[in-house]
Amino acid sequence: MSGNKKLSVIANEPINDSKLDNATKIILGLQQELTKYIADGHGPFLAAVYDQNGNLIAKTANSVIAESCSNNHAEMNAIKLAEKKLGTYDLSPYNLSLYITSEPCMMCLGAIMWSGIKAIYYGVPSERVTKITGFDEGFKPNWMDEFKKRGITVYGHIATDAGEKVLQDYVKHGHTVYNPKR
Ligand code: AZG
Ligand code: ZN
Repeated sequence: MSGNKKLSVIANEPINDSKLDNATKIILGLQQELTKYIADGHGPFLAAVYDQNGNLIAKTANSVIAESCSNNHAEMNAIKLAEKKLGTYDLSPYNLSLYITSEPCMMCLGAIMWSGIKAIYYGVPSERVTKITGFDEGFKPNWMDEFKKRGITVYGHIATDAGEKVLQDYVKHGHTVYNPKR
C-alpha cells in the first residue's frame, strides 16, 4: 500500500481477537487463491461462506464477464450456492459467516441482508477498490450501523496489503473493469 496510511481493522462490535485471527487466515487464503481465478477469466473478487464449526459451505469468484451477468458478483454467487446447497432461501438458522476479499458493493449489501447471513468479514474497503481499479461500488450510507441494527456482525479492512496487491495486478495485466457506459 505504498504512499497510503496503513488501514486499521474496523467492526460494528467490540473486536474479538479470535474471530479476527480466524478471518485474517481465511481472507489471506482467499487473496492467494483469487490470483488463479483471475487467470481463469474471473473478476478480482472471491467470497466464501462458512458455518460456525469452520465447515466451508460455498466458495465462488466474481463471474460477471465469464457468464455475461452483471449480478454475478462473488458474494451473490456464494449466497446463491449456499442457499442451493442447503435447500433454503433463509440461511439464518445456520449461523453462517461470509468472508470476502473486498468490501461488498451496494447490490451485495442488499443480498447479504436478505439472505440471513449472520456475519461478514471483508478485506479491501470500497474507496480503495475504486481508487485502484475504477470499479463503481455504489453508495452505502451508514451501512455498518444498519447491519448492526439487523443483527449482522461486520469486520472490515482485514489483510488489506495482500488484497490491494491482487487488485493492482488485475489492473496492471489489463483485465476488464466492467462498469456500464455512462
Ligand atoms: C465488486 N465488489 C465486490 N466486493 N465483489 C464483487 O464481485 C464485485 N464486482 N464489482 N465490485
Ligand atoms: Zn457486489
